[in-house]
Amino acid sequence: MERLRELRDEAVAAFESAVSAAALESARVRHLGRKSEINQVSRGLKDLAEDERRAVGRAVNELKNELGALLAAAGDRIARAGASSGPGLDLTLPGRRPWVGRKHPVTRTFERLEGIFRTLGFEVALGPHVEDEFHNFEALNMPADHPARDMHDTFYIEGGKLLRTHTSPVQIRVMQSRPPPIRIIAPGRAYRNETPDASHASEFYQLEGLYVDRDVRIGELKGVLTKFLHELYGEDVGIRFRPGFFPFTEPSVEVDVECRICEGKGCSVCKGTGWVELLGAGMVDPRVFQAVGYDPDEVTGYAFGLGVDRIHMMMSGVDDIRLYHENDLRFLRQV
Ligand code: FA5
Repeated sequence: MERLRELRDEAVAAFESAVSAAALESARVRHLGRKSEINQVSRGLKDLAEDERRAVGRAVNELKNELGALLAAAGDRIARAGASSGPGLDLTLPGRRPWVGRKHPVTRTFERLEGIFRTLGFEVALGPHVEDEFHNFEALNMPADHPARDMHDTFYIEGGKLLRTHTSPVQIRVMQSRPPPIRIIAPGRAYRNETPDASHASEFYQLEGLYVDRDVRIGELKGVLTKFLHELYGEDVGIRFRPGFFPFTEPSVEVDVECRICEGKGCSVCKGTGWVELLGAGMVDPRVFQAVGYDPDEVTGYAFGLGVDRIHMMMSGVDDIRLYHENDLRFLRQV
């Protein structure tokens, strides 16, 4: 009888502390199952003397009834707890982290560049991606037979139209639409039928700049671009102005920054040179002013065009431009 009381207390404690259906079931098997000690007592009744058998038999039956009721109550309690926290919800599982959406790295770079140029007094202008030969080439001093057109591997489409190969046609559209002074940047996509590699994509992003007024000098161009690159990469970045050629600027320069991926040592992005070409620039050619109806004796100006994907690559150490255009979330979540 003493042992029965102990078994009762153990079983009651086990049923009351069970927090899941599985835990309750194993408590039931241990305390009331076929191999449980209580059941062994039932089976041993036949070996007892008659008066003992009656007393112990009654006690075991009462105990089994009491524990059966407690077991059912514990089952109800667990079922209610489960229902109030939703079907099949396991509150002990670790949480799943929600991914927070954010802007594409190229969009963020555009916003950063626009911010810098706005503080320097530039306003944003936009133009069409489907262009005509006049705006993309002719007005930029590239007539039909001009060899510079070969450098712009062009996607032609029906009706004599083409996908703009650079953002420079926006310069033309803005100058056609209003008189100087003009101080604009034109952000957007450009398209070239090029074989993609680590630093070339067939769709990429440029940001064009144009400043036209009386007496604009090349020193101002150099000052603005140096200020811009220092804002972006820090004052200690290596910057190189090289003589260049563009039909629509004279003189022309190409501007390189020290490769930030290999710190100038040489890698696949800078093709072992330690420098990456980021932009082209120069003083607007008088023929461009003539094409838009400005008087080249009255006004001068400078223009520049920079590769926005490459700017981000140099800021973040991404070593392949193609990654920006594949929309692979594993990449986009990292940059
Ligand atoms: C031009 O496109 C000129 N319109 C830039 C310009 C504007 C010069 C105004 C003078 C005055 P270029 O072809 O070099 O120039 O391209 C300019 C920049 O765009 C390059 O320095 C590079 O950063 C980027 N770029 C050019 N081609 C690609 C490409 N296939 N993939 C990625 N970036 C490119």
